[in-house]
Amino acid sequence: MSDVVSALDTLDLAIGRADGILDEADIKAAADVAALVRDRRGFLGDTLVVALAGGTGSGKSSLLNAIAGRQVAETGVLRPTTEEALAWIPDDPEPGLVELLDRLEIDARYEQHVLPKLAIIDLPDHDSIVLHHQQIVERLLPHVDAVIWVFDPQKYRDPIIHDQYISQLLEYQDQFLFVLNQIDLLGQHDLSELRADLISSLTEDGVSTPRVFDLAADPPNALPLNIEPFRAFLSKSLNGKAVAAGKMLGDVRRAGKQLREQAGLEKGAGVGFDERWPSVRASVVQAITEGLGFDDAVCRIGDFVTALSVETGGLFGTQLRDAYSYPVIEQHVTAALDESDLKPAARSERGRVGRALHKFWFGDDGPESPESIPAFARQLEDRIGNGLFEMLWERSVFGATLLQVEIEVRLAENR
Ligand SMILES: Nc1nc2c(ncn2[C@@H]2O[C@H](COP(=O)(O)OP(=O)(O)OP(=O)(O)O)[C@@H](O)[C@H]2O)c(=O)[nH]1
Ligand SMILES: [Mg+2]
Repeated sequence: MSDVVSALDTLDLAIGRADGILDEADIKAAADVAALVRDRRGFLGDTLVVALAGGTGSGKSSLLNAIAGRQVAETGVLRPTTEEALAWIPDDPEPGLVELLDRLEIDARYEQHVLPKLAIIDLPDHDSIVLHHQQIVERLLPHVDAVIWVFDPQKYRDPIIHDQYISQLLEYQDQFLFVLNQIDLLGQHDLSELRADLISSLTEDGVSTPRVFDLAADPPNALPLNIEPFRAFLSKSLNGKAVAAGKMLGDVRRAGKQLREQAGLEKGAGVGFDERWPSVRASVVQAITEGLGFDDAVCRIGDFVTALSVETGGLFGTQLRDAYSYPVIEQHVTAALDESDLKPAARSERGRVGRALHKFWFGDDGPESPESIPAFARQLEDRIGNGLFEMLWERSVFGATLLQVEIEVRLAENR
């Protein structure tokens, strides 16, 4: 199971690993995409997450029960009925949704298979535990797709809701839906008047185009009224949510793909270092012990680094080249010879002067001690092989993380 959130988390992880592999501008471009997706209002997944808010007894829990078609939340005449927030969620919730509920400390979760991909959070009333409720709503808002403010005919002008909530949270107004509940208590004339009055009070709060549904979630001894249009609206929003989630996934995938291309990882991260390095190292040992010369030994490593640098390309290739330039390799090979007490054999084609110089620099060609050759090979491994491996490994991990992004996106698409 996977979702947009895990694909995005993995993209962020890859971005964090891109240092030294990609240049700053490329990293920033991907980070910008990730930030845009993350900052997107609403729940980052393909579940439509809505919260019910409003005054006590307005009918929040009854509305949830009416949408669910069965009793999920306790309703009642004794106020407040809902003391702790509860969530009605799909029976195979996406991980991001579970994490959201964990973060919001909403422990009461009721699984449903009535409306897959819809999650409804029923909040306790606002007026009995004002501060608590306000905190919940404010923490919730950036992470849910919509808040449904439920009003009843008696308290629809409740100043707390209008002044302390709606008009304070206008930046989220696109996510607001309004329900006028208990319309069974009103005649047709009263309903039109009251509806118009509710809309004008919401406009006074600063909501530019309030979307109001009037319904009766739980009329006594009768079936709910106007629930179907509301359910239909939610279903349409579900489709919209699927489109939005698809777009987010597309953005994450494109950012990951771009990073792979920029890092030259499209054909895979492997350059076969493990297979190639041992023979390079062996040929260096051979060059030293069989009289091909110190420079020849250095060149063998240099050529290998050049090949790796060309194959990996980009900033990484340059960094590899810089970290193991010819002078650096020379220093390492010299130190490896010193440490292992191995003297390069005199070059077979050298003349008298050459041999004298060789003797001056490296001393007499005595018989090698049996340990010096393996010790030299180990030194090469420690001084050059391990460092090259580490750099290439980091690049491979970066590549693997980007492949993971692609896998997460595909899993999320096929959920
Ligand atoms: N007449 C009528 N009564 C309703 C309707 N909807 C809910 N009620 C009644 O109103 C009372 C309160 O409903 P709840 O759903 O518990 O209200 P709530 O908003 O969840 O209340 P809290 O949990 O206290 O915040 C219950 O007795 C419901 O049966 C409706 O459409 N018409
Ligand atoms: Mg309730």
